[in-house]
Parts: sequence; C-alpha cells; structure tokens
Amino acid sequence: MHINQKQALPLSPEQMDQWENDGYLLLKDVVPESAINGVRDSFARMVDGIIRELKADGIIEDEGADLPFETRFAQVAGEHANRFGRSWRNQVATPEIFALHHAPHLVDAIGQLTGSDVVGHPVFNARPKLPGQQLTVVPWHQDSGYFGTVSETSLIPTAWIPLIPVDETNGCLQVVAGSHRLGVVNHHTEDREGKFLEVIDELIENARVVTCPMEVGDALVFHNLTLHRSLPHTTSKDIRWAIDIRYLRDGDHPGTIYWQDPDFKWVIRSETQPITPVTQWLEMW
Ligand SMILES: O=C(O)CCC(=O)C(=O)O
Repeated sequence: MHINQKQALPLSPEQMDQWENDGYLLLKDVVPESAINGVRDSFARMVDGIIRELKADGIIEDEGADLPFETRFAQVAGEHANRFGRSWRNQVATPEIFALHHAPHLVDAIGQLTGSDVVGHPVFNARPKLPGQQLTVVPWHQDSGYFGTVSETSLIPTAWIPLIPVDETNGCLQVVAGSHRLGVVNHHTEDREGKFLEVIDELIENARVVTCPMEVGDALVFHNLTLHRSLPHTTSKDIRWAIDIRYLRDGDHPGTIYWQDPDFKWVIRSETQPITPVTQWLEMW
C-alpha cells in the first residue's frame, strides 16, 4: 500500500497487515529534512576527499568545487568513480548517519514492526549510483543472503532512504511482495561488474514485483528475507544518492556481519536499557 500523505503513526492495522503479507512498507515523509541534509553533508565531505585525492594524484585538474552535490562526484570523478567502490560505510560513519538512525517517526515505525526496543544494526551503505554505471546496479537478493542462514528467524528491517526523488528511470528499488515467506534462498555471485550476490531468475518469474518510486523524506522498509533489487540509472545527470540502514529486533541473531565486539548493543530507543550515546557508537568504527 502506498500512502500519499505524511505517514501517520502508529502504523495502521492495514499497514501492519501489509508488512505481514508482503514483507515491505513504503512510509511517506518519515525522515525529516534536517536528517537528510546531515546525510548529504556527510556524503559531500566524502566526495570532497575523493576529489582532493584524484587531484593530488594528478588524475583530474578541476575540482568542480562549485558543482552541486547532485552531480559533482559524477562530473568530476567520471570514469574514475568506480575505483572508490560501489558503496561506502566506515568512511561515512559520522554523527549524521547516527542521527538518521534516530529519526523519530522512522524509529516509531520500526519499534512497531519489531515489537521490541529499537536496536541499530551496523550494516548501512551509502550508495551513489551514477548515470549509466553498471557497478552499482544491484541484482535480486535478500539481505539475509549476506547475513547467512543464522538470520533466517531474525528480523533485521532495512530502511532504504533516497536523497533525490527516484523512479524506474534513475535506479529506484523493486521488491517481490511476499518473498519474505520463502526463507533464505540460495544466492550466487553475479558475473557482472558489481559481483553482488543474486538469486536465480526463476524465483522472480510469475512473482509479484512492485516498483517503488519515492520522494525525498520517504523510507522503504523491508524484511531481511524480502527479495529486492535496484534498477539501472538511465536518465538525467543527477546521481541517485541513497542510503540503506538497518535495525535489529532486540534479542535476535544479527547475522554474520556484525560489530567486531559482539557484546556491543546499539540501543536507539528503550525504557529499560541505556541509550547508546553517539560517542560510544563512533568508537565502534
Ligand atoms: O541502493 C541500491 O541500489 C540497492 C540497495 C539494496 O540492495 C539494499 O539496501 O539492500
């Protein structure tokens, strides 16, 4: 169900049913502008560092300092962008990313979906998808494909948050409604450039594929077993900037990709456990 106005909370019974039945929810306008701007600033600083590195290495001359965030990385780094990888995490583990995980309406929704205290998960990805770039086209997969079968009975909801409006022409997401009921399916490494994990095409044939255009401020929340992919970016000069962040139902197995100190718990909302301060979170990276 796509709701066309600001998300009212708590989630409605229809939304809870949709989550149960389809394994995803598109939440409208749950991320405040201040949180989006913080994430943009954080990514812009990363781009600035990359561009300074390219300049220092003599690879580019013009740093494009006046170019907007939406295009600068693509216009200046161009064909050299790929060397900085398909997604960024540790390099952008900043107070702004911490703050995004705390966005109050998003946290409300996650708390309602998990039915537990709200606990953060360390897997997040900054995803610059450049126009025409193959490296960042993510094929059909479940996040549990990466987390392993130990996560099969866990709930590790992802919130996928675009920094520009997205649709099927510039790399929005698609999900397979109901696929969270499949359990963890087999994944293999794709033979395209990104070398992402993917599932066999047969799983998608005759499946209920839903394309998810979104505005800035929206969050697409999906289950760790929900099959999803991102489409190629085929139009416009603007980079499809997005970030995917994750939460963990308190007490569940977090999967095989977790904090180096497995005793660390990132408590975001609780009435009984101490809330993790940003200083402690920053020390974990
Ligand atoms: O942002 C993308 O292009 C892909 C996102 C994704 O696959 C994920 O969040 O798990």
